[in-house]
Amino acid sequence: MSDLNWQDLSAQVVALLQQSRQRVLTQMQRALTIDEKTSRKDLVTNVDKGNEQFLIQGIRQLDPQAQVLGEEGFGDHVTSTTGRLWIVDPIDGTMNFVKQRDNFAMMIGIYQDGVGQLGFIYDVMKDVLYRGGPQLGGVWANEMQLTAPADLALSDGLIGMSSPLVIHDVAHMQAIVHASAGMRIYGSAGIEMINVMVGKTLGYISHLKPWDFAAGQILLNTLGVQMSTIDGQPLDMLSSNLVLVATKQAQRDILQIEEDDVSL
Ligand code: 2AM
Ligand code: CA
Ligand code: CA
Ligand code: CA
Repeated sequence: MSDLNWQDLSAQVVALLQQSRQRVLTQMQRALTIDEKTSRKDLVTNVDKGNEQFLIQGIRQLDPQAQVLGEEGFGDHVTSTTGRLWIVDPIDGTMNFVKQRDNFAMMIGIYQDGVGQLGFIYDVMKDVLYRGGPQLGGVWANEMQLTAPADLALSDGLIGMSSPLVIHDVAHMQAIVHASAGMRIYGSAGIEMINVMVGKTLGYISHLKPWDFAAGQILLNTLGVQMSTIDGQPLDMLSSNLVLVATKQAQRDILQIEEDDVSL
C-alpha cells in the first residue's frame, strides 16, 4: 500500500487509543474478572481481553490487509514479518492494573517488512500518549516533542529491571546494578520504556515478548536509544528475547560486563 498516509494513520491510531482509554476507565469502576495464565504472577483480566478485541477491531478498519499480533490471541497466527504487521499489548503491566489501578500502558507498534514505522505507548492513568517513529520524524508526548535523552554512561544513571532477573542474577544483573547509580523496578515494560525516553532512567533489562517491546523499540530508536538482546544482537520480532535497552554508552558498558563474565 504505497499510498498510505502515515500522518493520517497516526492521528487515527491516537483517536482509537483515546477511545480505548475511556472504555478501560469505565470498566475499572466495575469488578474485574482475573485469571492466572502461567502462574499466580502472570495474570489476565476481562479488560485485557476486551481491550485487545476493541483495538484489533479498530486496526482491521484502518488497515484491512495487515497482519495483527496481539498478546491475548485475538489477532492472527503470525509466522512472518513480511508486509505490514501491527503488534498490540492491550494492557501492559496487568499486575499493576490489578493491584494499583495505576502504572500500566497500552502499546501498539507498526512494522513494514520487519522495519519499525510508528510506535505508541499510552500511560493510561497519567493520560500521556507517546507516539512517534521514522514516519513522523520524532517522538511526541501528547503535543510536546521529546529531545533525545543524554548519552549517559552506566555509572551515571539509574537502570530499570524486572524482578526475576535480579532475584536469580540472570546474565550478571547484580554486577550491572552494582556498576550503575541504582536500580528501579516499575512492573510495566511500557512505563519502563517511557522512563528511558524521558531520561529518568538510562536503560531497562527484561525478558520480553514481541508485544512488550515492539512499540518501545520504534520510539526509543527514533530517540537514539539502543534496543538489542543482552548480547547486543538484533531482536527476534516473533519470539521472547532478553532485551537490553540502553543509551549508547551504557550499552557498551553492559556488553563489556557480559563479555568479562564478572561476578561480584
Ligand atoms: P504484561 O503485564 O503485559 O504481561 C512485568 O514485569 C512486565 O513484564 C510487564 O510489562 C509484563 O507485561 C511483562 N511480562 C512479560 N512476560 C511476563 C510474564 N510471563 N509474567 C508477567 N509479566 C510478564
Ligand atoms: Ca500478560
Ligand atoms: Ca506486556
Ligand atoms: Ca499485556
